[in-house]
Amino acid sequence: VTSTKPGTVFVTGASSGFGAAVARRFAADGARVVAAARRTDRLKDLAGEFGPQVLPLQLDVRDRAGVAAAVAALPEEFSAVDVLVNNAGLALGLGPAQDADLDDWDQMIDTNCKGLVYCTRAILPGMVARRRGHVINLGSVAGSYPYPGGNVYGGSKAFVHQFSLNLRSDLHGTGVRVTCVEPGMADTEFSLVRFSGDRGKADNVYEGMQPMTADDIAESIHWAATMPQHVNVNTIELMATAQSFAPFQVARE
Ligand code: NDP
Ligand code: 8X3
Repeated sequence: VTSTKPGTVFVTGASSGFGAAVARRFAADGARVVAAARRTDRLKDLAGEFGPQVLPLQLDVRDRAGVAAAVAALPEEFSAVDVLVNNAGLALGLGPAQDADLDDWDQMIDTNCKGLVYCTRAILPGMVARRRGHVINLGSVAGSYPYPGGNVYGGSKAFVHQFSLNLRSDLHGTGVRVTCVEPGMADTEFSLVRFSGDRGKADNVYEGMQPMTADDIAESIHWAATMPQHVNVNTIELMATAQSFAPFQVARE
């Protein structure tokens, strides 16, 4: 039986929220963790909690050549990645499509879709060669359920969902696993980023309800990654208990 306890985990967006919680969860479990993001000061603080077991890596996932170079230059002891957590991502804005800023749309597509595929493409060949690996992508309920202002953000997460399933087809018979984790409302810096640093608007999102925490999501990712090798968790959709569905809206004359 092949052990599923990951030796090396590569997590993008490790400077905040889910990514930082994932890095801590796996590091606490003894894994070596490559913690990647743009804000290195935060990554260094995270690494400082664990020592040389956590490698801070400055990386903008939108930089195609930079991603390939960073993966190729990983120190030997971090180079055989068992679990890639493609977590770096963001929503920008919550306005209607007809008023949206195209730069915001570009950034979401460049990060959530293109950055995710750059990281996957860079790390996947090693996993296939070793016949061992697990790609865990951060989708969202926004990729399955429409909501006003979700436009490109939800579209980018629908991409992540389908790309994850299609990866499974391509990886058939290789032993490499793929999971798409699709959370609803969780209290991280997500809303602060979405509302361009407006703390009041961000706090309003979670006002009077109990959102999920980054640790809740990290736990589900850790669970999927440590299931026995013969089990592939395709999709995990999870919501705050306080979040559910509403009826369709109808425009009446
Ligand atoms: P946070 O804003 O707390 O964290 C986002 C992370 O992504 C940060 O570490 C940020 O690091 C990183 N990031 C953003 N852009 C880039 C980039 N170009 N290159 C590298 N890293 C980048 O949000 P969450 O933890 O909530 O979000 C993590 C993922 O989970 C996202 O994909 C998000 O869409 C998804 N998600 C979030 C939900 C929520 O309600 N919170 C629900 C469902 C999905 P830095 O700025 O330092 O680069
Ligand atoms: C973020 C979750 O419900 O705010 O992906 O769209 S939600």
